[in-house]
Amino acid sequence: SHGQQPSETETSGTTAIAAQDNRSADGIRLAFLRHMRRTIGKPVEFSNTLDQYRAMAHLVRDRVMDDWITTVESYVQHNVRVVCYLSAEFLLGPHLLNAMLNLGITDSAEKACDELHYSLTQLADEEPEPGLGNGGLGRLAACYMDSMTTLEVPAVGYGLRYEFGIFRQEIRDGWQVEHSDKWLEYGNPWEIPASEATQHVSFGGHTETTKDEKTGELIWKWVPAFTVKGVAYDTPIPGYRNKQVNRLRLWKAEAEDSFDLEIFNRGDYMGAVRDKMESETISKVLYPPDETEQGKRLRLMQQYFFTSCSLQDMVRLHKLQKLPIEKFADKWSVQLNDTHPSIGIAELMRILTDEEEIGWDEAWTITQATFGYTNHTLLPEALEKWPLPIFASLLPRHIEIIYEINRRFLKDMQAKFPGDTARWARMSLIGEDGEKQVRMANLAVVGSKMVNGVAKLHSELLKEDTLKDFYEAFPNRFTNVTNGVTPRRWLMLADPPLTALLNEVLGTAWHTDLYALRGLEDYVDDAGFLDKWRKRQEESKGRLGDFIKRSMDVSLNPASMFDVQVKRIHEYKRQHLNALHILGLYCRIKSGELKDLPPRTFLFGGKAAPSYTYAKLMIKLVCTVGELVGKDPQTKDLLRVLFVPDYSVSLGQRIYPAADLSEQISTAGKEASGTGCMKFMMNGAVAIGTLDGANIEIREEVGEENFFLFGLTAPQIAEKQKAGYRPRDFYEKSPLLREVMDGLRDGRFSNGDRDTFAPLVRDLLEVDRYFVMADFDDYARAQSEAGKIFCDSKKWSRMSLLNTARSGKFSSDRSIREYCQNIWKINLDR
Ligand code: F58
Repeated sequence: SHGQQPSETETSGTTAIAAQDNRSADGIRLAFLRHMRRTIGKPVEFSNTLDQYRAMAHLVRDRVMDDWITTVESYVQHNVRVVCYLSAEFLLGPHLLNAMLNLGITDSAEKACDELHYSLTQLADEEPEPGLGNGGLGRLAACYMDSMTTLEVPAVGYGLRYEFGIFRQEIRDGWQVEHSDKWLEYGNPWEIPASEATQHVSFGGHTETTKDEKTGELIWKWVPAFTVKGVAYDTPIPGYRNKQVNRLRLWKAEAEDSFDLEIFNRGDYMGAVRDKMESETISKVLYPPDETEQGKRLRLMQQYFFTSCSLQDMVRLHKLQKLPIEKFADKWSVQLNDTHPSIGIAELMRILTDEEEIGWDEAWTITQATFGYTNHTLLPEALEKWPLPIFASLLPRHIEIIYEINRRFLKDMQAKFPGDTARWARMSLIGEDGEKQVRMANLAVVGSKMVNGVAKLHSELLKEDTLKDFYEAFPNRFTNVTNGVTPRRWLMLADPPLTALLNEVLGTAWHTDLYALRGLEDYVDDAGFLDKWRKRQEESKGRLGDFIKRSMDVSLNPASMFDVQVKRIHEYKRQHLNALHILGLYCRIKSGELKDLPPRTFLFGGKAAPSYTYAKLMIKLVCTVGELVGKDPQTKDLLRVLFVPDYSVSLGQRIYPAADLSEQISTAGKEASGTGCMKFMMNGAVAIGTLDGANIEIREEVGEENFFLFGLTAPQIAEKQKAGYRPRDFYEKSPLLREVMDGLRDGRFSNGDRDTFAPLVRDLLEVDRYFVMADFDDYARAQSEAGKIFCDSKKWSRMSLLNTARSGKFSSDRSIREYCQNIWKINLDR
């Protein structure tokens, strides 16, 4: 393939030497000193760690940029088909060490740092994390960028350049407190403004029609109320050791005129900058997945803003390459990461019909051939819908286009399903129950060539349930692509000692072919190797212990089992089930029933949406349990419970390698896929989990004997729901559950406080939407089995090793190959 050959300039004489030197320790040290002088502007002896990080970041960026230029040149030269990954979130995590890893200059950089008497890790810790995402969906986009570049798929990530990312979380007295995330405060060396790409996005106003004098056809015109400028910031995404670099293009909203001199001269000082403020609000802050959905209008503006900028950018580049607009879909394959960018379907129709003057039918063929839609949720209440009045007032032209798409679509459905009016109403792009709404998932399915879920079960449930009507209308449109995560960040960066061990026995093929980890199975009965495996695991736990000692002043016991649940806090993910189980252990230790329990450290991490009161109460519950078992002399050496604040990508990199047990305990049928489970698995943690999302496929790969299964299945849950689920029955049947719930109600675990957890107790006993009560006993059983096996360290190491060995499927490289083959139609063996 074209990317791997070194370019002419690199192979010719002196440039080759310079390029080599670029990556040597000497080259890096010299470049560092140069950037300290010229970019940072300080004598090196006066520099602080932040300055040193910045100088290092700049010199690494320089090396990425050289590869970028050659990649861009080769893309243009070969007129390649380009994937555009549209996502409202990209949760990249820190760049510095990742870029070094992918370029292959980590050792040189370490050596250069040694010579300068700095520590590379300390300097890397200065990097503020670009937290431009909430959780799994945003992180998936980041893993896919890494894999697309590594597999040499020409790709552009398009999204929003939020000035403030996901909030920083502090835990005060057990409660979550949010702080704003000022990640751009000291500048961002990883982005480059691309002034040639600036776009203009319109909002509001009204539409007008005129008749074409010659043809008599109607011509539509949108007369907007105001426009906003979209300024592009590019972040280069380097592939793994292949000299390829793709582009992540994030849009910042600015006022068309940042300062109105005329208003200023009239004496209205504030008025002169008001426009600027209002426009810039659009890319100001990342939205949390809120229960209460305030600020709907601004969120819709964000979505349309970045989607329109991105499509306009594609059209601009298309024309720059002198390609005919009719061939748009041959050049661009646009993947919609959930419905957030699905307004793009109406926007491309608008561009093609109103601006490019292509007829409706042809425009629709092009549009449908361009888009693919990935769904990430089964919860029907989570499918995006916009109140019609908000939508129509912001996007008057788009609502007309959506009505026209809908008119034609419903005509087809009436022909296909004659007389089935209820079905037509369910499928309509406009919901008419109560206030009229625009249904973005329906638009996304109707306007895309392919629709996929993110794990086998999820994709099946989409067809059987959430999108059933659409599946029946377009069965061939539906497919599955099980999620994956990049082993470069989540194995190689997260756990260098494990990486070294794997390299020692397997070589390096697994870096880009994770199935090669199967080679580890040769060692599954090798006592010496298993011992090595266990020691390495203990060292990982020691490193996390050091970090927690430093940051929280708490000491952990590295011999205890590290039992970890890190992910967004949500009822369906059931952190409270985990907490209630720990209370069960507490009760059984207090009653003398449990004596020789292997010591356990329960680690929790994750953020709750600021307005999600219940989730915040779940955090408080975990912290309360932590205090209880940590203070009681009878339990404090056996049970430790820690809520680690401000969970993030970089914290994840510290935590996954240290986990023994991975908690994947969502209610069956609720977690679309989950990706944390894959990071744990690669790093050798064994899972305890339900038959949900990717758990099912993990268990399939690793074997049922290497997975702690519990809980109701998705069909059982559905059945219980239909028959009328009564959580109180489970409470009455289980003595342990009763003791735990009674204790919680009566303040036994909270110094007599009976109020704080009353809403939670009431909900679990009366409603319990997520079947915590029903799964409690079986969870406790599976937990105790895990505890027993952990005491047999050889057996446990065997299970752990097999988890790593059989994690090959969960590389995002495999996912991206499937997208290329089944959705994007990109040939990887060019
Ligand atoms: C997650 N969704 C799924 N949404 O919950 C998870 O099962 C899956 O593995 C992952 O996507 C990747 O496919 C998710 O993270 C969000 O964060 C939304 C962001 C926008 C607001 C609503 C939630």
